[in-house]
Amino acid sequence: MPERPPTVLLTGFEPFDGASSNPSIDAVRLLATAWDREEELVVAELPVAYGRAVDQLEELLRAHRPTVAVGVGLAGGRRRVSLERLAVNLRDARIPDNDGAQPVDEPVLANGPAARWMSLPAKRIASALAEASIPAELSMTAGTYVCNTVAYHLATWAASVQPAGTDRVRPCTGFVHVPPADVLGVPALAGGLRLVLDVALAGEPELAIPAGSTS
Ligand code: PCA
Repeated sequence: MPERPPTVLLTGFEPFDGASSNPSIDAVRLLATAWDREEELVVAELPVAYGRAVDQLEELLRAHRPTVAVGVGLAGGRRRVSLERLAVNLRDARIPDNDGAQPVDEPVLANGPAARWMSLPAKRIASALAEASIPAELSMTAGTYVCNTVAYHLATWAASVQPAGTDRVRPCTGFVHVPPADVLGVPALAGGLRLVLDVALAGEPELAIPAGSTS
């Protein structure tokens, strides 16, 4: 049986917190209009709702079995494209989600580990973005709202997949927070996300360079 072409899943989010748009899904859609790689690209808009976002994500992962899956969300207070390095097993909502749910100190997954690493080579991507003059940073927190929950599920799913195919590698999963559109416009965000996917699909290992912070 011929192998399926690799599939890339890229998700953005619908607007939330009273806003009329969300640059994460706008950038994802713009990127999709210019997709010219041979891999199949699947894009989806997730609801800003803890329960439904996970349901839809799991359905997408089941249906498409992507080799690269990246979630994108808005981080209203950030000035750079943030490459999330990990997701934590915590749901603590400062504001209700779009379904009115406001969990306080609940786990994303009962009995799951406290945190899970994302496997996207964040340092390699941050340096590719910097080379393209797109302001980027590594981030050690995706927050505790719906984005972190989606990131935690992506990492949990990747850990559960049996490596298959010729390379026998697990899917590469990541989460990217983008700043508001008045900080970095949607075309620049879309270009940055395309670079994220290009680096992920190149399959190169993470860069062994120091990039940690002291506080
Ligand atoms: N940002 C929120 C949820 C949806 C989005 O775009 C977050 O950072 O959790």
